[in-house]
Formats: sequence, structure tokens, C-alpha cells
Amino acid sequence: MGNLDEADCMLALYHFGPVANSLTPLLCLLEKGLEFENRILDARKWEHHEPAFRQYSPEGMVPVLLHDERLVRESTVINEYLDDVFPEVPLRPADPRERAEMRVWTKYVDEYFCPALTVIGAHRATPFASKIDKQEMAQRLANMPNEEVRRKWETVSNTGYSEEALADATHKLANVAARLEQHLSGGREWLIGDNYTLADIKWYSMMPGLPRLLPELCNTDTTPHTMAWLDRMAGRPAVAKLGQFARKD
Ligand SMILES: N[C@@H](CCC(=O)N[C@@H](CS)C(=O)NCC(=O)O)C(=O)O
Repeated sequence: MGNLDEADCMLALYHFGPVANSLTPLLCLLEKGLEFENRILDARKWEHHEPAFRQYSPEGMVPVLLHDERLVRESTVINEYLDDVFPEVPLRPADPRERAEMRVWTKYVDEYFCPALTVIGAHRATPFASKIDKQEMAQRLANMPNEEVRRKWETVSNTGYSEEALADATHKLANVAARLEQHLSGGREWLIGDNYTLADIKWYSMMPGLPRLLPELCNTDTTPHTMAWLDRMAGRPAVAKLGQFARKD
């Protein structure tokens, strides 16, 4: 990755590494073969709440794309923006109906899959968050502008999520696993039409979390087509490069 000067920095991505919402634009940039400045933030040091980053994201959230001094937020929106501005490697179907279908699939991840996975993933952070000094945590919480993020950290720095909340999230993730498995079971290679699209990228940002966090929902016996799709994704050269964008410490 070339080292670009701030002054002539064409593209930069602020992110937490190749997981979840940060993975969405990272993988899109790699699939398109675009050169970009890699601006990885350390969530455990709360770098996303530093004033320097707040000028890019007042909500203190990643990912954020900087392009020619303009900011683009929201992972799904960032990818559609990248596909508009850098269309040489198209990642959306040309057919309007398939494009609409693609957007239904990315919207579902943003509105249903991601919030449910966040509950299960964040709950696993309870041992880390509950060890943070209470006074420090109170200050951190007071400084968090996004209400949902603040509630999440409040919950995991205390007892973690209730049994009821965990059961609700698990139920939703079972629906997610069933939906994808049913869709792929017809023998399709990618999620929409015949080609790899932003829908595959979006689903791949969350999907590896399912066999890892809830293996009973997603495994070679219950969801074989999904596991085969995950393997196809892992075989893509751009996916193989994602590890280079992880924190080294
Ligand atoms: N809808 C947003 C969600 C962004 C989001 O939830 N980002 C998380 C990381 S995956 C974040 O910045 N969390 C801040 C925190 O947990 O303190 C998107 O798709 O970009």
C-alpha cells in the first residue's frame, strides 16, 4: 500500500480492521484494486472517541471513507459510492431488478443481521469491559454521542446482556442462517444473479461470525451451502489480502 501524503491523499479508510462493518469497505477497496491510506484505529484504546477522529465521525463510529477531502459514512453507502466513483471493476448488477434485490440483501444485514450479531459479539466483550475502572467507564460513557453504542457499552461493562436479550438475538441469527441457506440451496454461486456483488461483500462482513460464535446454527451438516459459499469467499484473492489490514498488536 503506497504511503500517501495528507495533502494529496485521494482515498483513506478509517476502520477497526477486517471485521464486521469495517470489513465491508475494506473488501470493496481490495476487490477494486484501489490504492488507499490504511487508517486503522485501536478500539481498545478508544481512539474512535478522540477529538481528532470525531471531526470525521461525530458519532465516534467506523468505517469512514475520506475521498478528495469529502467524507462518506455508513459501510453500505460507502460501497455504493465506491462503485459509482470507481466503476472499472463493477460490483453491482447492471439489471435494475437485480440491483434492487441486491439492496434488499444488504439492507437486511444492516437492519436485522448486524444488530443481532452485535448483541452476541458484544456480550463476549463483557469480561474485558467489566474490568475497566468504573470511574473511567463512566467518563467514557458520558463521552459517547451515539445512544445505541452507549447502551451497548453500559450493558457489557455491567452484567452483560440478559438471558432474554441473548435468546432474542440467537433466534434472529437462526432466521439469518436459515434465510441464507435456503437462498443458496438452489445451487447459486453468489447471492445475486450470476456475479459476485456488494451483497456477497456485505454478508461476508458478518457471516464468518456465525460459525465462530454460534456453531450450532451454522455448520457443514445444517448449512452446507452456506459453508461452501464461505469457502468460495475465502478463496478470493481480495479476501486473502484482508489479514494485512488487521492490527499487528
Ligand atoms: N451502520 C453503520 C454501523 C457502524 C458501526 O456499528 N460501527 C461499529 C464498529 S462495527 C462502531 O464504530 N462501534 C463503536 C463502538 O462500539 O464503540 C455502518 O454500517 O457503517
